Formats: sequence, C-alpha cells, structure tokens
Amino acid sequence: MGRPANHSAEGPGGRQTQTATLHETPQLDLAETLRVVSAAKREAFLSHEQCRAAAAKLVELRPFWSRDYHGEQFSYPDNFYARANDGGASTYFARAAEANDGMVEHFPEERRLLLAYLGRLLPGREVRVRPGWLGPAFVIFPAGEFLSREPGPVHIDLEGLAEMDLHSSETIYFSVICMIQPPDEGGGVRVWNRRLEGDRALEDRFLDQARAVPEEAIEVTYRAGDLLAINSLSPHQILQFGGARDRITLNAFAVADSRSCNVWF
Ligand SMILES: O=C(O)CCC(=O)C(=O)O
Ligand SMILES: [Fe+2]
Repeated sequence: MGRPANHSAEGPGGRQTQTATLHETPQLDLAETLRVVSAAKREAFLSHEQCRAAAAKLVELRPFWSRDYHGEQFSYPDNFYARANDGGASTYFARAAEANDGMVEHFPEERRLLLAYLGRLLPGREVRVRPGWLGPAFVIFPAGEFLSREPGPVHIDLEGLAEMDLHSSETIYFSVICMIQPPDEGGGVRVWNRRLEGDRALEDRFLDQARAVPEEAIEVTYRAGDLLAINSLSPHQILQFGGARDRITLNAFAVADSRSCNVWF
C-alpha cells in the first residue's frame, strides 16, 4: 500500500503534524493509514438532516439511556468501557443481544451506513459486530456536566483489547467517532502523533510522556456528520465544551486484520 495522501495541520506549538483525509470512495486503506498517522477524518459522512433525525430519536429514547460515570456521560444502549470500569462487564454481555436489537430497531440506517463505510475503508475484510458484543452505539456528554468544566482525560482505548497482541504487524486497533450533535462551542478532540509501543503495563508512563508534549497534539474539530478514526493506541483527549447543547456521537471501536474487522462499543 502506498503512503497515504495526508493533509497537514499545525499543532499549537507550530509543529506540523498530520491527519489523513478520507473520502466517500476511499483511496486509502484505513489500516495502512492509521499505521502512519494517528487519525483520519471524513467530513460530512452523515448529512445534517440525518444527524438531526438521529439526535431527535435519541432524545425520545432518553428513558433507556445508560447513566455512565455517575452522569458525567450517558450512552445508548450501552458502553463497554464504562461497564468495564464500573464492574458491570457481565451485565454488558448479558444485555448485548437486546442492546443490538435496540440499535437495529431505532437506528438501522446509521448502523448500516457506518459498517458499510468501514467495509469500503478496509477492502478485503469482512466487517461485522464483534460476536457477543454490542455494535456501534451513542455517547451523550450533557451540557453543563464534567466536560463543560475541563477537558476529558488524555487516554488510549485499551478496553476491549485484553488478551490481544497490541503490536502484531497484522492487526490494527482503532476508534471511530461520528459527530451527531456538536456542542455550541468547543468539544473537538486532541490527538497525539504517537502510538503505544511497549507493553500495556507502560500505559501510564506513555500517557505522562504525551502530556509532557502538548505541542505535539493536533486539534480536530467536528461538524455534525463528520467521522473520525483514531488509532486506539494514540493518546487523545476530548476538549472542553460550552453552551446548552449536549455533545452526541455515534461510536465504535474496531480491531482489523487482513481478513476481518470486528466492531463493538
Ligand atoms: O468523542 C470523541 O471525540 C472521542 C471519543 C473517545 O475518545 C472514545 O470513545 O474513546
Ligand atoms: Fe478514546
């Protein structure tokens, strides 16, 4: 695979870092791209109308949202990393089939479009929901909550990757975010231009090292409908946001090798 055609973005320190641009008909293999750059963005993956309709439907489903991290954020129908961090992983798996049914019933098109697009970004792989897990799902950060006071933590996305060889040359791990309802102000994401190279036991040290070089990070802003893929081993941080509108995204994590791409949330 050739080197991806990147566009550059200038970090706060003036240093050039890179993110790739994705198109409706992808010229790039996403797995190859995310070995070279930490993030790749497709603008206007969903239309504003599709986003408004999805947000309205999600608001109707408010009684079924999962309250995560004591209400700092919510998900619909569920969120594996939140359950992994609150001791609820067995409940997540017990409810996964029902949760998938909820997504298929209420958001069939959004789910289908996302999985189909990942298929085009990863030619030759069968894209499917990871067996036994919930597929793509929504995250809601309420206006006036935690993220209105400070940015989210600098982190990598290791939840769901237990037992996997993080550094296999065959495999790539990535996180997908589709912005459904951006907040009034802010709420982008910062991404560092590095991947965890050592063992997962080095996670804390690796994140400290990233925090020490804020100028390395690029800031990605989202409009409604934009889709971002981030290498799950690259440090990233959701930025603080303001205003009265909740920040709503459709999210998935993925592991892809040469034959398959398993997706979950
Ligand atoms: O919402 C975003 O911009 C990033 C989300 C994220 O970091 C995650 O789901 O792990
Ligand atoms: Fe993340």
